[in-house]
Amino acid sequence: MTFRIDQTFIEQANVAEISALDQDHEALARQLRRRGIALEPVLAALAEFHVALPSWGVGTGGTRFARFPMQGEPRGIFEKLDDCATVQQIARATPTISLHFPWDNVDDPAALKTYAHKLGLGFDAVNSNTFQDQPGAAQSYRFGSLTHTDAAVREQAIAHNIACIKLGAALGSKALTVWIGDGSNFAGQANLTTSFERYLESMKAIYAALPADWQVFIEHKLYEPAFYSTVIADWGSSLAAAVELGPKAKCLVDLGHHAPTVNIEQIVARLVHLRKLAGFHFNDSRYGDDDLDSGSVDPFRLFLVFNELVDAKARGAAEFAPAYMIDQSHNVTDPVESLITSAIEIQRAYAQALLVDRAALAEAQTRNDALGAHHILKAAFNTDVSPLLAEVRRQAGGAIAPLKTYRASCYRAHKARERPASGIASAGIV
Ligand code: PSV
Ligand code: MN
Repeated sequence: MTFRIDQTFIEQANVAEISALDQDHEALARQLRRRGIALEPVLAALAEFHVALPSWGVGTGGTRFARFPMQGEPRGIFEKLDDCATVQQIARATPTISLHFPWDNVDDPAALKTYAHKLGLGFDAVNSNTFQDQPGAAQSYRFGSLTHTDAAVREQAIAHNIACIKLGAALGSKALTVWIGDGSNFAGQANLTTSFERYLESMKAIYAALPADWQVFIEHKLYEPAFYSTVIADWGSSLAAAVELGPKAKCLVDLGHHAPTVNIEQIVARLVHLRKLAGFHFNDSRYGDDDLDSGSVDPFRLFLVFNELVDAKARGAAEFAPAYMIDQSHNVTDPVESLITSAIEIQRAYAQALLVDRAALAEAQTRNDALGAHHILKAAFNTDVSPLLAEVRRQAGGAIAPLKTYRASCYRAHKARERPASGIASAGIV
């Protein structure tokens, strides 16, 4: 028998929290009324906000040095779905899951789809993987995939992406995310121009295989695994490719894929303006692509990204429908706890951005009141929106006190019994 948290367990746990929540919520509502902010639209927008879970995020992550698996890890895609359903049950902000092929071995998409629907889950964008060799593959990606100098390798990588589209279509996904590790480790190793041209040629073949209602998300990353040059290193390369490919191609922003001081929110603003923002992979970072939990290092930056998104929506920006996904590596935590916390932190940044007094901000900007404008942003960022988030969760059937409730359920201990460890501690990357 698969252990699931009983819904009545969450409701009972909420009983102990409700009176404090009511008081805090009322106090915040009073404060917001005083500031001229209507609560209902904010609550409605938060209730609609969803962020997809990465299937690979429910397993313990690792680095190229080691991986320290925890007890009760999911052993296959069905168990990954179980864990994602638990995250959703507690936090109520993550009703979809993003698969990664062939990390997710899906033999029977129809059976998986039925299982997901039973759990109340749907499928978000699917991710291809041409940054690792697979057992039995005819060609190696050691020197690249979609941009490889050898046409046979490029063809294998194209065929894999097309297979991902087919699998995704059977599951109900509507987008393919393509991230490649292609690049070079030595100056002179690769021709910087022709490798990009080969990328475009390969991507055109993938683009041609997209169903009518599908999109392809191009994900850039400045370095790793290639350390001298990366073919799609930045949003400029990503944009150039998306423009050349056509309207179904857009640029995906992974927050960890930029140099440490890059102004990501400005990149977001540019992509919105150009109608090419695909969406996000959320995580936090301190040094590089650290894949730390969203909002754990720099919640202000996350808020500034959402500030651009709320601004874009308020302005009625054209073709603006970003896809939100978490892409993190949980190396030292219970991944379910990290995903619950991260989903809420992402929602928090959105809630804070919804509280920005946009008319006052525009006026301060027009008057060139630098500090006044900054204070307006900070007033929103400094608002403790926790009661709003808890109220939205409660109304959707989630936990008022998410971490406490999840821990009290002993979910992980149950899974540790149900899913005996394989004893294989492999090196891991995410
Ligand atoms: C690459 O670092 C990346 O951000 C891409 O999205 C990959 O698909 C994912 O991480 C794998 O963990
Ligand atoms: Mn990513």
